[in-house]
Order: sequence, then C-alpha cells, then structure tokens
Amino acid sequence: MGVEEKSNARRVQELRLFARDTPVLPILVQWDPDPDGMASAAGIRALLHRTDDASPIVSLGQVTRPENRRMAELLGIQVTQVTERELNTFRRLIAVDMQPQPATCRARLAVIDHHPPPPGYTADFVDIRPDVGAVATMVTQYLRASGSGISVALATGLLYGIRTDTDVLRRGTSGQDVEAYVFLQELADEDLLRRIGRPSFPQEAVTAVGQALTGLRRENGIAVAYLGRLAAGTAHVLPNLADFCLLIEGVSWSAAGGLLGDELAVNVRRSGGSGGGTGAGEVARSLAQEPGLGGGHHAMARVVFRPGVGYPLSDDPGDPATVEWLLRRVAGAVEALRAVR
Ligand SMILES: [Mn+2]
Repeated sequence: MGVEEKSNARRVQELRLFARDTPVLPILVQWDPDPDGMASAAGIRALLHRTDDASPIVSLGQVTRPENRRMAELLGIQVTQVTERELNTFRRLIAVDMQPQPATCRARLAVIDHHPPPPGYTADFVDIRPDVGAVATMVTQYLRASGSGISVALATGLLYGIRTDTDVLRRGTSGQDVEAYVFLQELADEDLLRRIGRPSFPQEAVTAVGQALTGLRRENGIAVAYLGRLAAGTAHVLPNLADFCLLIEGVSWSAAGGLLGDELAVNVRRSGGSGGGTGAGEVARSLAQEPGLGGGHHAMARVVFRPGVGYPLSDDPGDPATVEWLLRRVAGAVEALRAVR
C-alpha cells in the first residue's frame, strides 16, 4: 500500500467518523451543480453507505445546463434545491466541489474540494487539493482505498466529472486524474457517456450568438460578447461562447455575458492553461459584489452581477451599452490585478 493510498484510507475513516450518529447529513454542491460536483456527491454517499434520504444532495441553486440535467436523469442523481435558511437547520454538512464560508454557515463542515481555499480555511474534515483536476478523482481514490464497490452508473458519472472538469485530461490535469480516469474507464458505460455529453442549442440561441459576435468588442487582448436575455434552458451557451471568443487571434482573455432573470451572468476565460500571472478566477472574485458570487479556476471562471450595480438591463444580444459596461469591468479588473503584481 503506497503512501497516497494509506492517507486516502485514513481520510475515509475520518469522514465516516464525521458522518456517524448524524441521521440526516446533506451533501452540498455548487450553486449550478456540475458533473464533477454531482458525481462526487453521489460517490461520497456510496462511500458512507447512506440512502438518498439520509444524505440528500442539495444545492442553493439548480442544475441549468441541459447536458448536466441529462446526466442527473440518466444516472439517477437527484439534486434538491434548498434555501440558506433551510441549510442552516442542519447540524452537519459535507461540501463537495465547493467551499461554504464557515463564518456564514452554522453547520459543522466536512469539505472535499479542488478550488484554492481562502487563507486559514478550517472545517472538521478538510481535503482540499487545488492540484487535482476533478473532485471525482479524489472520490475515486476514497472509494478504491475503502474497498467499496463502484456501480456502473457511479463510475460513469465520476468519469464524466473528470472529463468535463479537465476537458478530457487537457486542462489542469494531474497524474492522479489520469490514474482515476484509466481505472474508471474499465467500469463505465461508454454508450451512456455518449448520450449524456451531446449538448444542443435551440435555433434562437444560435441566432443570438451570431448577434453577440457581431457586437463583440475587444481591447488589449480582451474580447467581450453579450448574449442578451437567455431563454430558459439555454444558459449553457454562455460558457461555449466564452470558449469560442478565446479562439480569436490575439485574444488572451474573453468574457461572455447574458441575462438570467434580472441577474447578469458572465463567464470569463483566460488562455495559457495553469501558467503564472493573473487567473480568471481572481478576476471573477474581484468583480463580485459579495463573496460567493464570483470564482473559478485559472483558465475559466464565472461571476454573477445582481441588479443595482448599474448594468444596462438590455434583452438584446450585442447591445452596445452592455458590451461597453462589461468590457470596462473586465478590463479594469485585469489591469488592477496586473498592477498589484
Ligand atoms: Mn470540480
């Protein structure tokens, strides 16, 4: 047994101890649950041998991306939306693929994550490894160390989680991710994976992308596009558009925004993998009005603006005033963070 396996076995013991004598122990995932979060939560529940009722998977938001909803449906993963007030009625919580702020969260916490923690982060159980590409990798290690069996559905979910978080081992990947990936591939259902991972857009969303690209503005290597009001079920076009904008020659930063209700959601991208310099996650955090509204990784991040910060509430894709407002914000944050270094 190697050192890594031993420490994972110890982590499993500690986590089981944390869960003991807690009849209802919810597993909390991010605001818009993603495949890594959902699969990892399902894996933790299996590891602890708990039922859906004893450990419901909960989120303060909802699963929005159609392929993520399809994944949850095909793999039988149910995410229950809860309010902050409801969350605070639980004595203990396991947070997966995210970190609640201990200052604002009353429950005792176990945290399993791979996003960089704020300094001095503490919880009853903490396993935070920013060098690992997906939490699903960490959970796979737990399951292997514990000797628990992994069902086909769970292996498929965990593999899909690693695929999406690492862009199929192309982004922010560690040797541990590759090892978990190879292990899971033996167990997973390839046909199911193909059915999950096929995103599609309605025609109106594609037309809006065209208008957003026509109205795109760029300055000093930063490209910004605005999609206007996003119809229900089409929010996943935002990260796709942000990715696409990063392909433009000479562009090293991109942002794509759109209105969801009266909130302005913005996906930020930065080229250059996990290299040095200012990261997209830092930019998103500095743009956020309050903690929790912005964050992410070096290469990809997301921020949500709430009404009252003065953005134009335009429904029109490519609206010049909104594009200008967004460009000033993103360029300002990038410059300010560069100046600090
Ligand atoms: Mn993740």
